[in-house]
Amino acid sequence: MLIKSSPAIKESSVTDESVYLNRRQFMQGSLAAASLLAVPFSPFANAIEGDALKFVKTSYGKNDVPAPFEVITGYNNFYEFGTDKTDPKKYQGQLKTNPWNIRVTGMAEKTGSFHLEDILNQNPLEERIYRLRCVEAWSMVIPWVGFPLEKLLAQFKPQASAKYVAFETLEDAKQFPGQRSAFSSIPWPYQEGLRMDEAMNELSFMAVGLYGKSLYTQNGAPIRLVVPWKYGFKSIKSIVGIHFTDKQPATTWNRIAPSEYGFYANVNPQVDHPRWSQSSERRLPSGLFDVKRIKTEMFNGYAEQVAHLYQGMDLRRNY
Ligand SMILES: Nc1nc2c(c(=O)[nH]1)N[C@H]1C(S)=C(S)[C@@H](COP(=O)(O)O)O[C@H]1N2
Ligand SMILES: [Mo]
Repeated sequence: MLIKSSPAIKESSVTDESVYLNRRQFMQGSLAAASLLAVPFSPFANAIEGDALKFVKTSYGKNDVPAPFEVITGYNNFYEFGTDKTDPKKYQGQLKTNPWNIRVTGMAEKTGSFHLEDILNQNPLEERIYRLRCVEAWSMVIPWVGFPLEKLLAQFKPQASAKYVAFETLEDAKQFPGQRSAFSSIPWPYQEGLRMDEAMNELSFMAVGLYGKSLYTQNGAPIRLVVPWKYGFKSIKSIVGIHFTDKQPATTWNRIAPSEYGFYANVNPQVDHPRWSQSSERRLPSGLFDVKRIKTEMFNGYAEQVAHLYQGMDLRRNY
């Protein structure tokens, strides 16, 4: 995101509203039909991307209109695949997401390497429609399928001394063209982290799907974090490592440009990025001639759920 000062808008392929609405009706129809089938409870029997998932709906984001599937899966930030918004979709086939293991380390009672299925089969899936606000000042609404991060972390029994949890994306230059690139100045693997109380907040979510289907790789298959009140870069994709610690962990964008990207990265219209305003955002889909510019809300509109986490903190210093 710091590499390009003005992200090119190439949204000519965006589905128009009517096509999208038809698709949505179609999908709801097929999901309703699917739920009539007697599927034994195993939400993640096949971790093949695009598979239909079994999940319950929730009221999160019921008033938001999700972006079309083509936008959510075609306009991405996933620098492991390249820095263009279209690179992740173009090169996603190079990453093998099944089988998948997650290594858990640090201050927890249950550490070690776990098969993804063993983690997932313990967690019933739900749909949550969340707004995603990128630090680059665009946003979109995404209907995620997954489960609360709190549920995942509880499985590992973190110790009381653990004050932070850190996450890591896979590092493998053979599978990620962006990690082979000579132009890449990013210190791999991609790392992110949360304070433990942030991680335990009800909104913090682990997504394994969207639009009712398991995640496409460009969106972070097979499992990624979603923290909707923070800038999108906190929502780390394709996680292979979880680490419990008592020290604030290093995070990728903060290491690259500490004066531009903080550890907290809470969406905040009052604290501008050094090179652009954060007071408004371009809501996607939004074409060249019908740009939907909307006001950015404090904590991306989730203040009611999260403002208490930052009481007494100077959010201008802790950006
Ligand atoms: N591993 C990894 N995770 C990542 C990124 C990345 O480059 N690598 N980009 C982040 C950024 S900047 C954003 S805005 C979101 C985008 O998520 P989406 O492509 O699913 O919309 O993913 C985040 N997670
Ligand atoms: Mo982002």
